Amino acid sequence: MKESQPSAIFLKDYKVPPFLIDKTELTFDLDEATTIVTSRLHMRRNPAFGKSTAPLVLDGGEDVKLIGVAMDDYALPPEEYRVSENKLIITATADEFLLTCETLIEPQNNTRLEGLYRSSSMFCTQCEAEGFRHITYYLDRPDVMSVFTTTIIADEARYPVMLSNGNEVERGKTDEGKTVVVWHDPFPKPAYLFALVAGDLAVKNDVFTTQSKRDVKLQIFTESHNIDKVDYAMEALKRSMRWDEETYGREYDLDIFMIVAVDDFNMGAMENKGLNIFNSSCLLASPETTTDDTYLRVEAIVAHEYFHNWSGNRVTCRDWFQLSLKEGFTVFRDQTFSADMHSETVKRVEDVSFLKTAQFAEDAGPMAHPVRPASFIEISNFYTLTVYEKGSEIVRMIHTLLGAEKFRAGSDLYFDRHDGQAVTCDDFVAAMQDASGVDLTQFKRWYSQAGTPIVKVTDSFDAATGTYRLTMVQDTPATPGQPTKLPLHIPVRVGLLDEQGSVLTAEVNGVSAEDHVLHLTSSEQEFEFHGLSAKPVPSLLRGFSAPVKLRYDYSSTDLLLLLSSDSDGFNRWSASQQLAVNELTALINQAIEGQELSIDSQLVHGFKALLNDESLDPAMVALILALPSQAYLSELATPIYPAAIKQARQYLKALLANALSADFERVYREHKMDGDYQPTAEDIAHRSLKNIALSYWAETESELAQQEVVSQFKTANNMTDQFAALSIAVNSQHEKAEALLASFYEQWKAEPLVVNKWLMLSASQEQETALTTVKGLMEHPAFDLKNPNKVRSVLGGFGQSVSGFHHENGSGYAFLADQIILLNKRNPQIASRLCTPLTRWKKMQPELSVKMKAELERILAEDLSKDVYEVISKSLA
Ligand code: 0A1
Ligand code: ZN
Repeated sequence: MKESQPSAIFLKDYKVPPFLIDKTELTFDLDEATTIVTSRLHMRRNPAFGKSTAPLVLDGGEDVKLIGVAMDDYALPPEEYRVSENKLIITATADEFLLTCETLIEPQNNTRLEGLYRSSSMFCTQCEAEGFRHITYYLDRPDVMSVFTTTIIADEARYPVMLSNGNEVERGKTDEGKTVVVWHDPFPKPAYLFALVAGDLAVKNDVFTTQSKRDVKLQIFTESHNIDKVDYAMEALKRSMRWDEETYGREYDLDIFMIVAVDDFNMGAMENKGLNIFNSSCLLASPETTTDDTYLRVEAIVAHEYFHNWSGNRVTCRDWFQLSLKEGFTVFRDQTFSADMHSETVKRVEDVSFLKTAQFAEDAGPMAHPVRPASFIEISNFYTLTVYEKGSEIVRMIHTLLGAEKFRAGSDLYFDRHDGQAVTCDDFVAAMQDASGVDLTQFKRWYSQAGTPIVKVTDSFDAATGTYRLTMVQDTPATPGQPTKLPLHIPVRVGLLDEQGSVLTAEVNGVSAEDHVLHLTSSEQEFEFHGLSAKPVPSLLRGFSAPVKLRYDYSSTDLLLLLSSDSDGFNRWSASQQLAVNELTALINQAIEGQELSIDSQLVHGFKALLNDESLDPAMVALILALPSQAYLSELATPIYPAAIKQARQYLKALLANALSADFERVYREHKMDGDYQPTAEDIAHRSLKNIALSYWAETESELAQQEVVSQFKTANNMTDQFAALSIAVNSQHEKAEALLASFYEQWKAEPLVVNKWLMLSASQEQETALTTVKGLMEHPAFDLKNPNKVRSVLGGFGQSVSGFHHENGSGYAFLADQIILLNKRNPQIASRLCTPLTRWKKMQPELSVKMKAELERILAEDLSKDVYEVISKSLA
């Protein structure tokens, strides 16, 4: 452990910057080993800061070597500046001046993948959140917005493509014959949106004509062997541009929009102004190599990054505590876009399922934080599901409270009022409130209060008056640093069904409707529905109208009724999940007690009806048939018994498979498709139902089913079907599983993104020797510790193997801890993210909990990066 540990910074300490940078001129003399960066910063004291003689303090990184610094072309002697704790401090400055700084960086030794680094044969950058300081000294904070001009000097033979933000304004040669390219971005931006790319890249060109009839040049760059896989992303980009015009009235502002795919990237993608940089796994797509899920992900991420041009770039964040201002809003925008492109209900189910599994777990763990955190040690640790996904739920609730029209008026006002500014979540809510007249004062608590609220609902019916009463009690559990909570403004959308499943019209506060949004604002509140002749079955929290845990004592009969009849498609899924959770919980308890598992499953009846109802969307049927995941059941459990959960899921799946074997076989055959692969909602729906039907059928003893798995693997004309067959073989412990895995690798070893899927599936296998397998994979020629995708595949896959990761001797935890220690300094962001499964130690069954804790303590004893230190120390607190 270090002598002194990193300290936290607090939102309450925010001050406007003492200096501003009106113009930033950068010159990069590019070289793999040593790149020289010259910056010319046109600076002045910030009038908003008030009269001050405060020194100029610029942010840098330990990997930036200062060569020289000059003020208004006067080279400063060493006594007039100092470098301390990665800051460049200049004591005496005029009110306005030109600061010139020369620094040396080493792109090829940059393994953190922040700042300027090498990926394959190219140079690229990643500057969010605080990566720019690894390039040169700067006021690296989002409220310092500057107009950038970037000069790139490089050997054209090796780097024919040289890109930065904005427009290319000049191209020439140096005396030594190197090529010089100058880019100018007219829109002021914070340094986190700066980007530079250089490489020998292929390009796909296109044009988008905006609603005001301007032609925008679109370019996607990749290494030449991948250029045949960008057509889908290009079409998705054009759909996003059109959608943002139609839905939000937002038009693109520059004359060129570029996307570049890079192999080594810590995150999914980055919205740099006019020059988005993508992890190639989130951009490239072809039927043979890409599954349906990934197609949808590519479309969503292309849209997300594009939408940031307004929600993030034109209007940016004042400070990093406001991260959800851009991320929550942009996730909401990309979710709505995907819903509009495909099926709204399917998209909602997928998003909510993810939120309830992963964000709820985060909100219940040691890293729980508000959507607008009050403090942090390392901002990279706060690119979380809470900031992104719960942040999006907050924007969605505002949409519910205002209605579509007023929400649009609010967003128009927000963009108009704050164009070119760096603002706060409060500014966003103020615009929504001002444009709509809806009071959001209490609602704002969602931004500052962590934890998932629990809403308990009870009901009663008064036959004499035909009044149905719902009583709701809300309570948010304590989270680190927040022992007590205030009541939130929770919109609860409710409908009512009669015993036959018909929708009922009822009157609430004088309004007669089939569907009501109730405003739960107190700790306890009662709502009355009038005009009913019998006690209805309530359909609560329709569309998941708020990110809460709903508790209502539904009987199995109620749940079967909702599953078969609710007019809200989302709640049909929700009912099936609740039914499955109830049955699985009973089975898990039997497993923990060491009893033989047995259950009279009601799901059999629900599933039977679904499998025989041809009027349903096959995608919804597939989602309903998917049993709650190991991860979701772990989130619900205290304590977590991983092996018992696994055993219960396997048991129920086999029970359903055997009871409905003929139905699964028939549905499998009915939804098989001939013809070319298309990533359309309709085709994806058929494939998803066919493949889940096969996964059940393969759980039976049927010889035919086993043959069908192998046959689908061999004959599939697309990756979705081939990989589904492979996964089924592996997960059902098919006798040919090993052989199919080997043949898959042989077939695809030249396609790194497919190999990553193979790595993940191989690492996730349930077998006593899982640890040996994963160690072998890390020695495999396909593995590369420098590549975050490969690390995520292998270690993420291993985390899913109950018999491997949660082995009772603790060897799985020790192995993960070893990898965290290995990556701690090389790539702190990746190392920190790998810690997540260990941070859940307090919720684990006692024998495993102590072993996890011991590994966390072992990690804490190391000399840690800020990133890892924050997560580990908070987990042990
Ligand atoms: N802003 C990007 C994702 C991103 C987040 C953090 C990063 O480094 C800490 C890098 C990229 C997005 O939302 O797509
Ligand atoms: Zn984003």
